[in-house]
Amino acid sequence: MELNKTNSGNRIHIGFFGKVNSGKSSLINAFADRDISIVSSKEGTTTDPVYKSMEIKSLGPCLLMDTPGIIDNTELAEKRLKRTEDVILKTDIAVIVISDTETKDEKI
Ligand SMILES: Nc1nc2c(ncn2[C@@H]2O[C@H](COP(=O)(O)OP(=O)(O)O)[C@@H](O)[C@H]2O)c(=O)[nH]1
Ligand SMILES: [Mg+2]
Repeated sequence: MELNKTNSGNRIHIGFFGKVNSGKSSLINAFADRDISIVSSKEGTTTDPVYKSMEIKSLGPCLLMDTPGIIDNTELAEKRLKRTEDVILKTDIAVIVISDTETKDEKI
């Protein structure tokens, strides 16, 4: 089976979670070494989950999943939270992104 033809259901699902503006999209872009997801200082820029298939040498076929953010003060907060919860259900490996300047709300 060719790796780039692997169905997304058979890939290891890696989700990036954390507060809005914690750097989730920046980290996923750095990890994948390309602009998968829009980075902005404006809260709530990632409105829908962003998916990117890639092969990680030691893991094989993976699906990177960027999320809107767990805590969100923007208008569509509830809908975004629901989308993020949907991604959690698909996640095999969760990457929790925490900004070093804002740790008081994080429950580890
Ligand atoms: N100082 C600093 N700023 C960062 C870092 N990572 C991201 N940012 C900035 O934080 C803001 C939010 O980043 P973004 O990746 O869009 O966060 P997201 O909402 O969690 O996806 C942007 O202005 C980024 O340039 C970091 O490691 N250090
Ligand atoms: Mg984002």
